[in-house]
Amino acid sequence: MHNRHLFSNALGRQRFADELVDYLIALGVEYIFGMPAESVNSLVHAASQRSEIRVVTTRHETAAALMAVGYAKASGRLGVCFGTAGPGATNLVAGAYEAYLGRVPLLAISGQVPVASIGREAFQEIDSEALFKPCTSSSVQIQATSQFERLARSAVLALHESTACHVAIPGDVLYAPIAAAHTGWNVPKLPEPGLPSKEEFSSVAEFLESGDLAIMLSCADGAQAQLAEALSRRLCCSLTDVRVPGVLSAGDVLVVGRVSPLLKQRVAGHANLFELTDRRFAGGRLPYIRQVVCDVEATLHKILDSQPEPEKVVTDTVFTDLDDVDGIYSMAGIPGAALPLALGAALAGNARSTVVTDGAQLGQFVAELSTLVSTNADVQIRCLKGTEKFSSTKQLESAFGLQHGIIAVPRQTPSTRRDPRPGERSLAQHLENNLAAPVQISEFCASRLPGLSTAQRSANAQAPSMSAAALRKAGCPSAGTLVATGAALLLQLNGIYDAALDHAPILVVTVEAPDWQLDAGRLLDEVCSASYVVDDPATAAATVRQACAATTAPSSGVVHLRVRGEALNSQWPDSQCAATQFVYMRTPAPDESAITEAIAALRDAERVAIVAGRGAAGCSELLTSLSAVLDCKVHLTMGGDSVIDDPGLRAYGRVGGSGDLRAYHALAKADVLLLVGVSNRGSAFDLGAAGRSIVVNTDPNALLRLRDRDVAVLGDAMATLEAMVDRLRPSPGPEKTSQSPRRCRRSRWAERAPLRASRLTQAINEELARFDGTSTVCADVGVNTLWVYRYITSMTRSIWSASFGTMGFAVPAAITAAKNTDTQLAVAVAGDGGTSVTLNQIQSSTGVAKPVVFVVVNNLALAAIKFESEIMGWPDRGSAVPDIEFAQYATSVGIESRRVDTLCDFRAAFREAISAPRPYLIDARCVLNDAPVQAGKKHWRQVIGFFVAWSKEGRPGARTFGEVTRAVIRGKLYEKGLPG
Ligand SMILES: Cc1ncc(C[n+]2csc(CCOP(=O)(O)OP(=O)(O)O)c2C)c(N)n1
Ligand SMILES: [Mg+2]
Repeated sequence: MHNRHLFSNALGRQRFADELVDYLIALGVEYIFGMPAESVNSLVHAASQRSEIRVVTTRHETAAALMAVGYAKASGRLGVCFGTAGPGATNLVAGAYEAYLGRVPLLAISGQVPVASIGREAFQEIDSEALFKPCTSSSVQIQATSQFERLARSAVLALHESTACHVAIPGDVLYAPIAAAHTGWNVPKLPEPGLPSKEEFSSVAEFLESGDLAIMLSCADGAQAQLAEALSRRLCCSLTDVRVPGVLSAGDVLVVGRVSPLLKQRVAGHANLFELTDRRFAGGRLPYIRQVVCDVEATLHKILDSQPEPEKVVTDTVFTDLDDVDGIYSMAGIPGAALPLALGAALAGNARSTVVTDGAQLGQFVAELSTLVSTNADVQIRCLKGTEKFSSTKQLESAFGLQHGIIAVPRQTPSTRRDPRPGERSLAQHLENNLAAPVQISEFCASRLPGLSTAQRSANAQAPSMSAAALRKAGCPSAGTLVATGAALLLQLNGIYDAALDHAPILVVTVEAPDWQLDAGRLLDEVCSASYVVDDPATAAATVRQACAATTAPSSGVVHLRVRGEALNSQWPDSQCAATQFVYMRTPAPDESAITEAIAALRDAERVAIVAGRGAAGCSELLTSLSAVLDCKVHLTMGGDSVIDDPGLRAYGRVGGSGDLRAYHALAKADVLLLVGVSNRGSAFDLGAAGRSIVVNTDPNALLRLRDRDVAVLGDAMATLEAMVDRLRPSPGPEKTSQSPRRCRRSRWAERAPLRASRLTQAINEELARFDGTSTVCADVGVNTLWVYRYITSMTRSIWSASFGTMGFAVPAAITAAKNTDTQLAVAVAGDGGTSVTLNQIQSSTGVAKPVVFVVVNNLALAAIKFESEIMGWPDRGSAVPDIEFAQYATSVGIESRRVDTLCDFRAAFREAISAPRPYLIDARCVLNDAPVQAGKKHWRQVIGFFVAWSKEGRPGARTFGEVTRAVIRGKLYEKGLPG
């Protein structure tokens, strides 16, 4: 991010983020939960300046949102969570939906790309305003500091109606100084409902005389539920909860609690609803309801004619993931929600929270055990005996440094098994026949659809869509993911958006049972290019075939296949009709005059550089020939990394600020730059070219930013390259590309010194070059990714979350590549920051008979975020993360592992890991201040930012300065071929 307001920030002028924090404090907010990141760093910085509010840094934004829900439930205050633009926002949606259904006051704040980049396909840009709409009462985007009122309105709506609201705020608005005219907003006081008026009371009494009465609990708390139960006994009427599926048949329904959007479905067609509630709710849109806003508990007491409200006794609150255990559980049915909900509730300070869960669900947010340790919240965990995924609780406790143990408890009632419905088998079979790889499913959904035996399972509920996207990026012609609940779909958003933004379309199958709540069509509208519905067994087979065929289209969207639950009640007859053959219009043929102009420019050029992006897929040979003909190098973008087959040719360096210094210089010196299939999103990586550009792309938008002197070739990369190779002068002979990795000249000292991510990635590159077989490298997001991008080139294939940049991608990608592709070795490089998916998903690699290596670059921090904060001039506040013993955790789930602290040990561990066909985790302890400065470009504002931030930190800042300077010099030396 460019620090436009460096000086006003350095002088401490009030920013939009400060105003936001002031307003939250005025509303009584004590905690905000989230994951710091570039676009929301100013919010973290502003909050960390104030003693009235505390930032709780979590390992995953869904967990952050659930903690905010737990906190709001227990405290009655506004819950606030935040996440960055793109992947952070998509991760918040499930928690927002939980608050929306549970009528809990929640404000979800997501970052957004800078205002000037909105609508320009920026890195991580999505329309989060639209995405949150089906899951919240209000979702808005702010475009300027003058729009503070939008934010205030959302916060007030969330608190006063007790519902979920979302606000997207571009990072540059958040950190911009705010004019005095836009500060100081009033905070409307929350009304304190008392007893109903006489008239209201008599109308309730009259309603209760109905002969066809039922009582419905809707988001009622424990005391309200007990009183309602007593009332139902007294009136001899039935009592039910809004979460119980099915339509209620009674004619008159007394609703106790807060109207959940779920209620509409439960009482479809009923006209006689009477609601006793403490919060008005306009978002329910139930015109036939009579509503009395009152102190529900006191009112029920009065109805029951008993004593006035007894003193509140504070007891343990039980949060549970199990249907058969009494307690508070997720309204949206989010697997594993009990732990983050309980953690948030415990921070509200009322009482101890107890979690009752099983091994599979505890695993979903297991990384938050480290948040439990860092916040010291009073949470006790009870896990069903026999369901633990870890070999011993002791090992798990010591991996996270837990004080309270995890208690194993026996199951109270025997678990019920579901029998597969006949249609499930048909669906499984047709997906198997029509998709090129097994459809991906989470264990959680698989237990609901036992007939889906051909699906490939993931321990983590977020992983299946990431695995499907990774398969498409690995060259698989089609891949898909399947979900059985709305919550499971929300948890898959990151993989779905990743697939869409990286043009790797996948099939998303939603099996929608009759009580399915979420409007899946509306939710996926933004990312879908086609949608199919299966509602009739007779035509089901043909529809599935059609949808699977549609995913092979070179479109940018995912394909949505909606299977209505009824269609699974009987077997599907085999349909004879074949799927429509999709005849893809060959991408536009390049214009002859444009090609001629491009060739003339290339002929005249003294120095040409080629950059290939994802759109050059399939052109490896042509690019190799062209580079020989023009005697120039081919450089790659992150998305185009697998476009070139020859690792030697690939080693010329990746482009962009995150890329290699040599690539930067090659681009800067070139008088003609040929960009083939490079998307706009690549602009996030700041191509440093100064010369004339020739852009070959099928997407007209990629040509929008060209200048007069540039040449635009709208059309197919392959046809264009063929024409170019054909017509350009023949070369004296192709240049030999070096197969060997960079020179390895390490001093003994370097081998024994503390480990650095930069060195570790160089070592991986060297070992992969020696590896005798095909290899795949998958990377997560963080500083470690930049080193991977710069230094690891000798693998056969790489898989990244390039345009969406979601954390948690590497491990599912590596496991699925090992399981479903011909790669002989899969390596995942992940950070220690966003480890929610990483920790949970490694379990799914057990039994894979190939070397699968998980390298955790463990620097005890969100290092990328630390540097992003410092370049803005703000001392680092929220980036440190608690220590997790990853190796111990891996051992506890049955995966071989090692912790290493030096390069020499890392090398030995890596060699051991790739020598045998099994999964292996390396916890690589790396120094923190190993900063990859942008290749070539000098952003003086960023450098000043660093100095401002470090000077504010005093002595630690001086140490950081020394370490970063040394790292930069070392990096530059290495890039120039000298021993770094
Ligand atoms: C789901 C998601 N949340 C947040 C981010 C923003 N983000 C990018 S890098 C990063 C920190 C990475 O920390 P770590 O994994 O420890 O890697 P390091 O930078 O320390 O190498 C964050 C939070 C993201 N890309 N994806
Ligand atoms: Mg880290």
